[in-house]
Amino acid sequence: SQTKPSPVKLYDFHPPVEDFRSAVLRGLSQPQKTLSPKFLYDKRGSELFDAICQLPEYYLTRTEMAILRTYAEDVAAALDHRVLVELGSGSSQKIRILLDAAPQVTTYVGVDISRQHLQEACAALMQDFGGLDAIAVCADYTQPLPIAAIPELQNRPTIGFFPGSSIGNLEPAEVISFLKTVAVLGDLIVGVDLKKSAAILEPAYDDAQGVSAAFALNVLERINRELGADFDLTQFEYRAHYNEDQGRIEMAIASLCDQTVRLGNAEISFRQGETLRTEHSYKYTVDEFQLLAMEAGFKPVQVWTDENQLFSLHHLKQ
Ligand code: AVI
Repeated sequence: SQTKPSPVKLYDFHPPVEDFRSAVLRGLSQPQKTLSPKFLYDKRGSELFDAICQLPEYYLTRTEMAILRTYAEDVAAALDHRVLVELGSGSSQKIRILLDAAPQVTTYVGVDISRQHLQEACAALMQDFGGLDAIAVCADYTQPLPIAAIPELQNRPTIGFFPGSSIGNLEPAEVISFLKTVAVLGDLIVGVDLKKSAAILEPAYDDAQGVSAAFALNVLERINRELGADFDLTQFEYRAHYNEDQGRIEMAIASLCDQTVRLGNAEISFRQGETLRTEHSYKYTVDEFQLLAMEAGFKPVQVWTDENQLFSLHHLKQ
């Protein structure tokens, strides 16, 4: 039997593997070994992240979905008739709540680095929302969007949707330059996780079932597979800690012994206890985030939160 061609239009700007190799080598040569969080999202990583979103400890996804459901009419009004561009769309679950409330939106553009995951998600949206044109753009959303190469984004009013507190994975200075870059999309709806106690935050990032650990360690498997490295995953351990002064969860992979890893022609040494930083996840108060948005030239016009003040959804205007 023949597989049906996907009805989804794909614009593919996936960075070449060479970029991955050089970024990994650069990151592992620094005194504090670091990998960009965007490398966590290969196919397996995206699946594991979806599993994180379902965990009882990971309150972010269900809280943001509840906020979207509660204020769907208000958020839908903010969308107006614009082309809805979702940055880091993943499996595009949240957008369904908005599309239900905003039948006037007829074009959706999902931007994500994980190509297959993105195509599947867009195909499912087109199947479930008759009349919706869902377009897949495989790209690193932290880089300027190649709008000139995407006809659906030209000469049409757009609005950016950036849920999930993915903005928290950028350093605060990067948030400002990122917001300036995505200002080409017009207004933005941004999900931002709020500051709260370490007793809630740390289990959200280091769950009892070990899915968060598997998600982080998967990047080592990806490096082994795609770059010909020989990380022994049994010799590394995941750690997550809330740094209250900095207002961020710090996620890292620690080496359990002194060891040397081969990566192509390079050799990378780890001391016992040395860490490889995989992610920061910043938490903001509503005021802190609005100040950052204003520094980037946006006007915060509305913020929606849940009753426990766990999570916030901001409408930023140009
Ligand atoms: C994608 N991002 C918002 C997640 C977060 O909460 O910072 C990534 C994550 N990493 C481990 N758990 C979740």
